[in-house]
Amino acid sequence: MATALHNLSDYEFDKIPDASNMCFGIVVAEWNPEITGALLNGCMSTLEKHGALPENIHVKTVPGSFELIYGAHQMTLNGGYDAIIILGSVIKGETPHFDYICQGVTYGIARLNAKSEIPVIYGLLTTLDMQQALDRCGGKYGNKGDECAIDAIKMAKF
Ligand code: DLZ
Repeated sequence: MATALHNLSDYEFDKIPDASNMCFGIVVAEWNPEITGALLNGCMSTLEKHGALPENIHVKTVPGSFELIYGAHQMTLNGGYDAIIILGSVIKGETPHFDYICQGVTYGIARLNAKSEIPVIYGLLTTLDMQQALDRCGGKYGNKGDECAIDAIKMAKF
């Protein structure tokens, strides 16, 4: 969890494996595009900082976070990826929809990780309001997209 004590973009650069021979799939949700666009920018630039070639980073969009499960599943079936990253932002509204989507995506991605040979990194921001999301996509708590990129490289190496 991002807190005042933990910034999502902090890591030790030299401890991250070289990603120049790795191939990544990213599935990004279109809901809350100012948030997911910032997550995607952070994620891609961090992958590239560690050597990943732009042509080896394949990005697909899906309408909303719930579809991230399908998108990631299709990427695992296509194969050829060292790691897959999902990026989405669910912001709590007035109905329980938030809880169902968050639980559904979390369960779906957990299941994929248990079944697939390709690691799927969980980049879903689940926040109570827009400000909390802004704080975590390049704001005061860093960028969850950076964190996902680093986790994807580590898991690809695993
Ligand atoms: C319907 C919906 C709502 C209310 N809120 C969000 C959200 O905050 N973030 C998000 O990524 N998607 C949201 N969606 C869309 C669902 O994820 C999904 O796309 C639709 O229910 C269709 O399956």
